[in-house]
Amino acid sequence: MEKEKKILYSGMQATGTLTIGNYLGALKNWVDLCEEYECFYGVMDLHSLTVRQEPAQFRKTAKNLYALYVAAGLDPQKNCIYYQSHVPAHAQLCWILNCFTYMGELNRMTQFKDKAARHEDNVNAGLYTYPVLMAADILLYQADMVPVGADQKQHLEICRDIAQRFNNLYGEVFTIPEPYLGKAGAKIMSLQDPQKKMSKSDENVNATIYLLDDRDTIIRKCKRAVTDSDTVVRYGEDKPGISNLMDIYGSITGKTAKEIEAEFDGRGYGEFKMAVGETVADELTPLQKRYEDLLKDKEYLAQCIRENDAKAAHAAQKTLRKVQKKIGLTESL
Ligand code: ATP
Ligand code: LTN
Repeated sequence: MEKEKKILYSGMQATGTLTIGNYLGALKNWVDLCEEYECFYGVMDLHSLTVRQEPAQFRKTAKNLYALYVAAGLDPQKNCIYYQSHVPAHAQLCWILNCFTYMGELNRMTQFKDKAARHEDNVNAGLYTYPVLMAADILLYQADMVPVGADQKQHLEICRDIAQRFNNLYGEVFTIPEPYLGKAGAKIMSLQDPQKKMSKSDENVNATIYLLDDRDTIIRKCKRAVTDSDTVVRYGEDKPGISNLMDIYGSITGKTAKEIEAEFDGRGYGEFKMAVGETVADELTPLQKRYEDLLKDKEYLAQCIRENDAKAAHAAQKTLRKVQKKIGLTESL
């Protein structure tokens, strides 16, 4: 009998417009994985609620995220792409796992500390238990593998700890997931402050290249990227701005740092920045075209969402029921 495929789970929050950080660190790497894994990707709309959302805009953002997944090359026939909020088991398992998570563990989460500092007026309990919902997402599908950017590694570790704790008490209920970090592009930095992660919620629009930016905007942002006062294109800790641009260029072209250094030997920053801008624009143009086409075909997307929501709900329910039984919750009669 043919061995069943291993399971892979990931997703992104439905907030703002995706950046090339999200694309190079996550989305782009996901596309080919469906040959090897059975893949589930969520539009993480429950996680988005940890920050206040304007309802009409939020609805659009979530739908646009779904369309961007597909436009980036995730085939909804080969990958289960669905909305987190359409599968109630996420919230149900999250509550149970909350009761198996210690406040001391959550206190250590650096993303909570960062986000709490950025949204001082709304440090809500959801922001605090965000990693528990993320653990529920992953564990519901019995995922073996979770591809994420480097910033999510800590959340994956707490997920593994919670799963292990539960299994120690109740037997082998959950698969313990492994992180899957892409190499190049694992952490794309801000174009304006290369010490900081490029983030879709950055207030400075020049810091971030959005997937839907037009060609001129992309090239202008690359030209304005903050670099040092040297002129040599070289990878190194002392050159975070140039190294970041090399990461971006390398993860699209597949070239190594050494190859890029050789290519731009004696050519200066101006030419290099222009090449990065053009390469990014060339990569994004076909994606943007597919995105526009998808948004016009409403019925196609609606059908993909319906079918995949049902598929996800079926898989999730199986694990939820197992958990409920193990801990002694009774079934409704
Ligand atoms: P926000 O700024 O709203 O917190 P974000 O841009 O960090 O959002 P997320 O939705 O938190 O985006 O992340 C989606 C995925 O993209 C995750 O797998 C994350 O690791 C990855 N990712 C986000 N930013 C980057 C980046 N700068 N470089 C590489 N990967 C990234
Ligand atoms: N927290 C993640 C989004 C996310 C996720 C998940 C990623 C929510 N649930 C489950 C992988 C698996 C982020 O990228 N900010």
